[in-house]
Amino acid sequence: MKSRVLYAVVILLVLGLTACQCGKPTEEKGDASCAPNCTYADMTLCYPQLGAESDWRTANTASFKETAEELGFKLVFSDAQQKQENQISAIRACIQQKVDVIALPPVVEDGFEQVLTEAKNAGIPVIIVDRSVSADSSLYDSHIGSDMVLEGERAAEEFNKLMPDGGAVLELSGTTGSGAAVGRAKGFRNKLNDNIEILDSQTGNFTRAEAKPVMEAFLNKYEAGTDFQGIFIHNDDMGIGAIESLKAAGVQPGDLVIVSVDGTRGGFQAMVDGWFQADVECNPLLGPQVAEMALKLMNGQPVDREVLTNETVYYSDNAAELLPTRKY
Ligand code: GYE
Repeated sequence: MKSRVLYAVVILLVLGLTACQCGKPTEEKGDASCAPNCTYADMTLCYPQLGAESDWRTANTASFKETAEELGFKLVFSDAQQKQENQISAIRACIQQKVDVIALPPVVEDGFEQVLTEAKNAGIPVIIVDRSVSADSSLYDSHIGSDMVLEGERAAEEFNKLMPDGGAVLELSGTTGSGAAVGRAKGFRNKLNDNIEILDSQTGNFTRAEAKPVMEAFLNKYEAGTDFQGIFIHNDDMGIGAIESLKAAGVQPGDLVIVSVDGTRGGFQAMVDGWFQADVECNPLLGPQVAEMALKLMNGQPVDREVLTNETVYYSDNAAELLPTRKY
């Protein structure tokens, strides 16, 4: 009996020494001879969300919360209300809490160097999610999101098709200085035919509420159909806000060529109603991909530096059929 107990104790000791645990090799609980073996149950992921400005954002937040529930990791979530200073404070709080990984959807491109350096110095891996940052890529591990320039190019190609004889368009752009707005504006200009002029461009900060008065001001300044024939809108929520102003000014669906970005249910409804001719897809459901990469980073495994989402363009002709299948 005694020898059996002794045998069991010896086995447990041997197992304890060779089995890899979750933790960095340099940490006490780890073992320099084996790679960390963390699971989702060990992981705390920080997601300092930039705001709740659009249906895209709501779907993005839901994707992270649902993924955390499903996979069983801890999500430290916050909402910066589209203010960079709030986002930076939220990142600092996560560094202090010693989270395992930070996934950051940056509200704007510039100004994250300092806090990313702090995360790096604390040894916390960072995944830039959705929009891009201008900080040196040595300050983060990867970027997962859409190719915003390509989205702008796709929108331009729709105008080229729908306005073959040229004309003028307005641009309702997203948050100034955000990777999404900068990329879409750039791509749009890359591919727009020379015979189409961008008459004016103003920001609606990606929200319905802010886009509505911007559209109203456009309509006071320019005559729809005469001064301009189309509007490129950087997201569906701003499109929905703009439609309210267009309706109020007596513009009818189909009077103008309107192309938007995101492909939310609201955007599909605007296609069904005849307001948008096309909607360039931007997929917000990034939770599963980010979680998988976060766990790899936690385990010290290599990851791709850039992971771009595969996207398409949706059209009004089958929008009614597709609308019920939309997940956001
Ligand atoms: O298009 C817009 C949201 O960064 C891709 O942000 C995202 C954009 C999206 O507010 O609806």
